[in-house]
Amino acid sequence: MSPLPPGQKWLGGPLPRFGLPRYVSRWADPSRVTALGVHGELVMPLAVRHERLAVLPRVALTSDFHCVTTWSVPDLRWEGWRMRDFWTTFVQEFAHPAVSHVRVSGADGFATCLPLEELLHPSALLADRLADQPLTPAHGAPLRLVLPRLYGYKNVKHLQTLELLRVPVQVGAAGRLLAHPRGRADLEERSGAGLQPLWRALYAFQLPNFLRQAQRFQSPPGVPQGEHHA
Ligand SMILES: Nc1nc2c(c(=O)[nH]1)N[C@H]1C(S)=C(S)[C@@H](COP(=O)(O)O)O[C@H]1N2
Ligand SMILES: [Mo]
Repeated sequence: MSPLPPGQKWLGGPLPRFGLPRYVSRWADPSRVTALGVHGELVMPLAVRHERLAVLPRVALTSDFHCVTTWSVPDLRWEGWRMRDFWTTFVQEFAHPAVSHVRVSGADGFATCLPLEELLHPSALLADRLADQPLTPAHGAPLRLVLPRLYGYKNVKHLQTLELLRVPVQVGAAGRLLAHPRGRADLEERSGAGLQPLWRALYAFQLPNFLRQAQRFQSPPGVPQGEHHA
């Protein structure tokens, strides 16, 4: 457990399934995600089938998780592959040298943009296991991004595509308000609009509502609550 970043509080219990209200109710079908697509600024688009990840060294990393809405959960043990190894093995030779940012999308339509440098940080994982169990649909099966330095909203679940970019893009109409271009928790980069203490207070005020809303969506439809956890 590392020191809490500014404005965060430890949440008791296991990692809840979480997301802003318009996303947490959406379920992606993990069986339909069998490859990681890479497009944008590279010689040709790629689709790396998940079986091919087996050539990369497997790693396990324990880290704390920080949601921008002010909750944190300590000591999550993720397993998978380093994003950096994925990049050097499958992408680097095809990528334009000026690539500086990546738009990352999940199979539920969630997307975010972040600097390539963060994706290549040694702590950045492509995770397929959490807490010694295969990743559940609730937490982003079959593969999710784990970027422990960055707020939860950069940790895209049901990872589907990486779009390589030379300039950052804003994702969604409320992009700059809801997302910081980088999103480091230690530096409290909550919102792209600045005024971080205000966002901290707004999120902390709304947190009980967000958690109550998310509580209704802990398991996929048809699966009794409690059968899907990690
Ligand atoms: N595809 C996808 N990824 C996502 C989200 C989402 O709604 N969809 N929510 C983000 C937010 S805001 C958080 S805090 C974490 C929550 O991860 P968890 O549900 O495993 O706790 O996932 C992030 N990644
Ligand atoms: Mo979050």
